[in-house]
Amino acid sequence: QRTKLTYESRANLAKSAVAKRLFNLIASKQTNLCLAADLTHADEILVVADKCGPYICLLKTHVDIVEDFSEKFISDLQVLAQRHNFLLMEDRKFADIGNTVSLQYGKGIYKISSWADLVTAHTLPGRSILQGLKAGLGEEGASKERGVFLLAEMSASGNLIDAKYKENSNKIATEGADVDFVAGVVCQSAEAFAFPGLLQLTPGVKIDESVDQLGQQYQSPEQVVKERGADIGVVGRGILKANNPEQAAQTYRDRLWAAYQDRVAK
Ligand code: 5FU
Repeated sequence: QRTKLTYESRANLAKSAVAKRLFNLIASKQTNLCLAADLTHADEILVVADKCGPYICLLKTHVDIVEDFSEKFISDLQVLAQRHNFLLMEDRKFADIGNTVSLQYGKGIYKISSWADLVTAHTLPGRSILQGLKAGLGEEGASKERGVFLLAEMSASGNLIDAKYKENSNKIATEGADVDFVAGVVCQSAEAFAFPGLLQLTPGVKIDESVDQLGQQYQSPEQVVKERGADIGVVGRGILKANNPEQAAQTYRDRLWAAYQDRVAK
């Protein structure tokens, strides 16, 4: 059972180079917290990344909500990622045909493949999503460690994902020639996949609330790690809207990490 194994031991099983790197980063930095930096101005994101940087393994962006996006924003973010030792994930949720995905990943204003260590993608189009992403790496991206997290479940209430879709998503993540590009799965339960070399990223984590006004469903840090099998917990507004985001990041980090230690000890 993958949830009983340590991050260190799972690093050795990973087929994706960036997954291996992330497993080892989590283990050495002792944090399984991902910050969802859902803010609309570059300087706000940079401030929160600098403050929370010491407590996170991963910073997740939605780069298309940044009103003053620039190449400098990306290079500043990369400096912070280096300084505080975290990876960057663009939560783009690619979902189109391979050719379009390759363009969306590598081209346009954002040139995501040039800077994002990790991206997210829906499995809806099938395996060609992986081929499309690989094609979008370009020369610059291909020279770096890159990977994707495939969505097998969503935290939104009333989402259309059923058991069959989940099972087939697992197959795309674990079978075939392109699995070396798959670093993990975005999902809500340990049953979504079994292979211990993949990371489970679980959004919808909050200490006080159980829902928001727009269909989001939350669970506690302990629930997502111990009951749902999360290897990384994603926290957005739980940190961003706190009176003291830095302190909140520390609290989420402490509780997610303690839950992991409990999980592997038993
Ligand atoms: F794939 C998913 C999902 O199923 N639920 C999510 O909430 C992704 N997310 C992302 O996690 C979402 O796009 C936000 O960036 C983040 C959750 O933010 P919150 O403020 O903690 O609700």
